[in-house]
Amino acid sequence: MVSFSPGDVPRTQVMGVVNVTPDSFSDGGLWLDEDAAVAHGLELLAAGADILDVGGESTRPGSQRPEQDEELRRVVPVIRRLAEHGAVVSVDTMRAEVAQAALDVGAQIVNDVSGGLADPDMCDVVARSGAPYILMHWRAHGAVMQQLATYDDVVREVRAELGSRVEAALAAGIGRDRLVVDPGLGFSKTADHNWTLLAHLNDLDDLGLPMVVGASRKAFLGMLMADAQGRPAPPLERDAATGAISVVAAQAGAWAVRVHDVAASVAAIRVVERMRAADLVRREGAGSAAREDQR
Ligand code: PMM
Repeated sequence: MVSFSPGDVPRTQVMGVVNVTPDSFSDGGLWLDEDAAVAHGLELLAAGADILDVGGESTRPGSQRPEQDEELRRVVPVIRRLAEHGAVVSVDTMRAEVAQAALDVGAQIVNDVSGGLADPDMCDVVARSGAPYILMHWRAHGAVMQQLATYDDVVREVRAELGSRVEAALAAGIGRDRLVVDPGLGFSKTADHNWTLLAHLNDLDDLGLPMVVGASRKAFLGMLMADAQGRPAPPLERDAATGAISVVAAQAGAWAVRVHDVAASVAAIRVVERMRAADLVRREGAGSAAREDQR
């Protein structure tokens, strides 16, 4: 039964990534074993994750897709066990049948990096389930996606393409209050495109929908943190930069950040929340002082 509602969250959510894959760029192979994946999910929960995002297909540039049966074999038992522990689980899949199987064993959210483009049945499955649907900006599968990283104006085009996926989801019967969008950092995007999108998160706001930001450990952060010889920082050394982006995302009002290192983003979001509270107190103080003056 799906009970999770995107509109109910009090602050930016932290989605902890559980990749049950042999080949994800960031942590491929680490959690391929079922017990290791479940234990990792529980660690992320203990570190403060609000949602666990469980995926069985690597989407790295150049990657080959696993067969559907293999994807099911990877994610279904892990999702079942994490849901039994009480976790809010999102399934990271582009396949309708995988989404359905995940929902059947307790997943509450569908996270589709293709925004419904990869599988024509996806929107129907999501509509029937009533589950929240994270719909990401995407142009093609990993094997060819970076060939399509061409834009005249990346912000305008991502917003327009996301907008048409939103329309398709609505037309399939998914409630607007179930939809969450994601600019898809790194998917058919160069490092410059990613930075431009991050600098303009507010411009994507006019879709009027909650937004996920997924920057964690991506290649553009490796380039940002390159050493003196220009060698990119390896994925496990990109977490501090990821945490900094969680500050940016939370300040822009993101609904969630999707991260591998949960603790840093929990701290980042607490900082932003605490500053917001302080700002509010000062504004209210200024308001009541002004009222006093008028007496
Ligand atoms: N990135 C990856 C996988 N799934 N889902 C959403 N909604 N947004 C993302 O940016 C995103 C995603 C790729 O990263 P990984 O291989 O480290 O999981």
